[in-house]
Amino acid sequence: IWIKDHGIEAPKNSDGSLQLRNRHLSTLQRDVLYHLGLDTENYDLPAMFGDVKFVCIGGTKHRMKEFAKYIAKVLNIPDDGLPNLTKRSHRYAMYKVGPILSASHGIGIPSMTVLLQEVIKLLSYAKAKDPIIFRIGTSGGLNILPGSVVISSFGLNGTLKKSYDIPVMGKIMEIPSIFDKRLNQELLYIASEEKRFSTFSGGTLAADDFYQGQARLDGPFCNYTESDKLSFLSVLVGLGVKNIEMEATAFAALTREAGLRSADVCVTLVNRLEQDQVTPSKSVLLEWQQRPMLIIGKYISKYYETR
Ligand code: R2B
Ligand code: URA
Repeated sequence: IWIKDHGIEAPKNSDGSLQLRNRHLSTLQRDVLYHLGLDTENYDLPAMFGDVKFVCIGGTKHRMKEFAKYIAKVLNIPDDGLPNLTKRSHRYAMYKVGPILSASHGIGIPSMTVLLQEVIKLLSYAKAKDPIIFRIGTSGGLNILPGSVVISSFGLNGTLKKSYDIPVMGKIMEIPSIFDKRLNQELLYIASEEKRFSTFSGGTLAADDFYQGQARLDGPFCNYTESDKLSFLSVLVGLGVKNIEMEATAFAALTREAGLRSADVCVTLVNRLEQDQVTPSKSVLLEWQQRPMLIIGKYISKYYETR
């Protein structure tokens, strides 16, 4: 096991732009950000993305386009038809509204980290100043009313450790998965002004699967009993875990390692102590998915009001 923890003094350039720690990159003629369909030779990344201050990522293309539209309205920025900036790659969708970048990352850690690492390189090449990144997502809640929002204070992996563990050249590399405390508290304060739903700060289990990996009984396979499931969920509750999704550990770990402040804000779609299936109607689900956007939108608009 190889424990990697540079997070504390993650380097930044004096202008606030991200410093990439990989020396090999400087030997590249040009860097191809393959899944974004961009590169450092044919695109003027500082001109295109140098003004980015906030990045927001989330699972679906639809939700991230909705977020781009929403933030354009909040900041009173005319949207330019919102072209998908990654359309040459077809993998993800990315939209830009003024200083806000909104991108989809698909389901699960491997899909999310490919997008996230290329976004980190993009921000560094563009010389974006002190950027902040949010993930707006969905999740299963533990003992809280569906529709409530959770702002993650830490990510827990499938073996209940606070780290993102990834095999690298035959060995597991472990990176701590703790979120920025101050950003978490600022968002929680803003969310507490919202009276239509509750927001909690707590741990998030990042599972590598939606079914058995989240102790569901309704997958095609199930090798445990309902009481095994309930005792596992109560262990999670005892550890301070409030919700279960599929990205928190890697998102916390890689953003912290990059020196990029981050927060994971997820609405809960189901109380997992009561059921496994996600049963609310489509319109309720869409309304709930706006809740993390409301909190992030308010944070971003406050940021610009106070400058
Ligand atoms: C929440 O929802 C998705 C699975 O339905 C996954 O990306 C996650 O973290
Ligand atoms: N996303 C998850 O990963 N789990 C849930 O229960 C709901 C959404």
